[in-house]
Amino acid sequence: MAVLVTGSDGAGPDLESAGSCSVDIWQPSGSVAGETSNDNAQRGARRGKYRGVPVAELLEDYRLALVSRCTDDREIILQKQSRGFFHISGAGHEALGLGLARSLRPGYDWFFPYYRDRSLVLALGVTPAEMLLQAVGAANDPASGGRQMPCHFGDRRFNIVTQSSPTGSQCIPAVGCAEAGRYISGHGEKGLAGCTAQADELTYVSLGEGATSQGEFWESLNTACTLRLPVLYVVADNGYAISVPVRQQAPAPISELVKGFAGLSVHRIDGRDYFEVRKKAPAIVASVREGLGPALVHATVTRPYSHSCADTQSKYRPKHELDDEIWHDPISTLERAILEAKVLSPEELAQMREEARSLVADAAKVALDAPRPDPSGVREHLRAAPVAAPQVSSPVPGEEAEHDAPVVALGEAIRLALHEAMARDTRVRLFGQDVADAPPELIDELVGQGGVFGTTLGLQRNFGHDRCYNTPLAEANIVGRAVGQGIRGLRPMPEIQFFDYIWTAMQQIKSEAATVRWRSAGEWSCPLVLRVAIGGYLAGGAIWHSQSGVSIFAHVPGLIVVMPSRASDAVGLLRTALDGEDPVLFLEHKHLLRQRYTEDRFPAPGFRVPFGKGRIARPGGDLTIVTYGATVERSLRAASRSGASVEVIDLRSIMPWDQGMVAASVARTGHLLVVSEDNLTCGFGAEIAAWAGEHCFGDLDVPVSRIGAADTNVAYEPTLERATLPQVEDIEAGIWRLLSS
Ligand SMILES: Cc1ncc(C[n+]2csc(CCOP(=O)(O)OP(=O)(O)O)c2C)c(N)n1
Ligand SMILES: [Mg+2]
Repeated sequence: MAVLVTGSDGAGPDLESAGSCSVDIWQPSGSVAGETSNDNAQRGARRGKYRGVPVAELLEDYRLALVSRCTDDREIILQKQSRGFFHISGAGHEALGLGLARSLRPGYDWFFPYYRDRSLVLALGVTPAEMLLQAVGAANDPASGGRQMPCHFGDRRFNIVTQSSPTGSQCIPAVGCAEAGRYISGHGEKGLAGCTAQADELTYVSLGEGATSQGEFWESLNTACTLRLPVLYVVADNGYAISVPVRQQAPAPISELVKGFAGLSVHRIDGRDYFEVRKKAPAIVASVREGLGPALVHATVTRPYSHSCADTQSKYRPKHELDDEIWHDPISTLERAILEAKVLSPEELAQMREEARSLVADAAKVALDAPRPDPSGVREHLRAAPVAAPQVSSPVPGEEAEHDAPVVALGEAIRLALHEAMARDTRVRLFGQDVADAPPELIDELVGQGGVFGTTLGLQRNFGHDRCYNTPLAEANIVGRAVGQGIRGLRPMPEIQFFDYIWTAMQQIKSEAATVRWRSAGEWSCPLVLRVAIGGYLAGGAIWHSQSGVSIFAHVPGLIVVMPSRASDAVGLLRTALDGEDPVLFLEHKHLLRQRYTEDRFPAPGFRVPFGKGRIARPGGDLTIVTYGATVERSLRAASRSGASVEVIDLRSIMPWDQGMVAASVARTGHLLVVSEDNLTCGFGAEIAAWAGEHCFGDLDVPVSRIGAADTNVAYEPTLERATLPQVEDIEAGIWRLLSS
């Protein structure tokens, strides 16, 4: 029978077996093993097909399966030698990946692989050397520049999208990618700047049976089916999510659980059997390509090695189960078939294994000789390098406006800026809950919704349903689809209706959007502008319509965070965000949307507000207030009432923020009061105060002081809300406390 040489705990080969590929030759009883390569039957078999598969392809895929397994084995050895730092294998999944790859098109279709997709990725064109460069963390690891764990694939040449680690989070960006492909190819010959797509492309996304428990998987299926998108889901079911068996994971196999999804074609296959995958994959892939809707392949695979190098599966899997997997190992199964078909002799099989081993050994030498990353570059690729010197806005809001431009408050300024953005760039698409006007067939009869705050009113009417559309009530779905579209070069503008409900999208914001550029060492980018209504001072908003929490997002490397407090700044920041190549969190304070004091003349087209540039909202010489959002106007009122010479800085941009402006002001005033609507403890004001304490100490006459919300939740009853959020009198008292100390 077939014998896998693994460590005694099933964790992979021992160091002693470093010289051989871990798949041992299968020695069947009977005569086949004894036959020679000159055997006539064998020569005949090599020319034709075996079980419907051209023998040349069979042999090439067998070779790749061996290369895949040998690469796993080599990574395990490197890790045990402390020359690699992690290992997770594709062992047991080889036949599935190779069989599917025969129906897929690298550089044409789009790929969101799982970490067990080594064989698929090899078949798409990535080399073992490139994989091992990642395993050792080399500077020239093409997938991540030494930033990501092994088997976190990414290769622009083949449309293999940079991979993150959260299980399941790839599913929604994959749907966004498919959505983008349809939109881009719909623009035909004219095309869209920087975007390419094929009319019959598909998006491949794979995951384990464990990862199907994630909500993001289900949210993605919802949209893939509703829009009948060309998405091929592959669930590689090896029976375990680390140590959790599938029976503890879900009430039924995934192919049964998804049966209620209208429009999803579901297929159960034995992914251990290369020939079965080859037989079934072409029709499944063709149906997705033809636009018949998404398909889900539920494939049985094995996991001969432990989950990863940090796991010992013999601790939680019975021996008989592991033995059974050895028998069903996809490579052993393939070898039995090859011998049965007399395509190769046992000696030739052995020779192929040796060739695979030696090829991977050479690749390992390349990887080990490669230079390591320069530690000084660890902050590179968090954001795009600025393409041009940022244009500095006028210090007087609205000064650059044309004279006949309307005078508008913050909300209307945003609405007009959105119309302008969509008119200027067809890559801009806006979507979220309630953002559209009305169902397309009724739009001529109705006024239209245009968002619960009216900020997107008229966008669907003016630019069409494929530019401004409603999404399911699912925040991760909204942001994740934007991630997939941004990756394809579009300029998505997802909207989160209330900041209070942003949390289910946090994974897509923090782990996906914000890391795409960094984790791919600048190979991929994710431009998107995430508009979010935020903040309190509403009277009646209560806890879930009044939240702040800017500091949580300012803490996310790679994310730009802005919050304008007046109309011209909103327009200037929105334009800058759309000019850029990075994810931007654009916070629209609900209380400010219709306030007269936010009004400006709508700025002329060239007006931009650069990121990281504050605005002196009120000059003064005795004390500096640094603030943003709804507390700007409250600080201005407090400053007037105090009678003191108070300078008020409106940061506008929270990450990055204008440290230079704050330092220069403090150098003049010697007093700093930081005011913000965030809770006091760990609010963004704490960051400003800490920075000023460190960098402006010599200029400060007294310690920095902070005013923030009362470290509780905003309650419904108005006097309770007042007691929670900073009020004008609190700020005025804060001014005098500082000036008199
Ligand atoms: C969101 C998230 N939670 C936990 C983990 C840690 N983790 C990594 S792989 C894994 C198990 C995944 O199981 P499955 O999807 O069945 O894939 P398999 O490893 O079996 O191929 C877990 C829990 C993670 N990466 N992401
Ligand atoms: Mg699994």
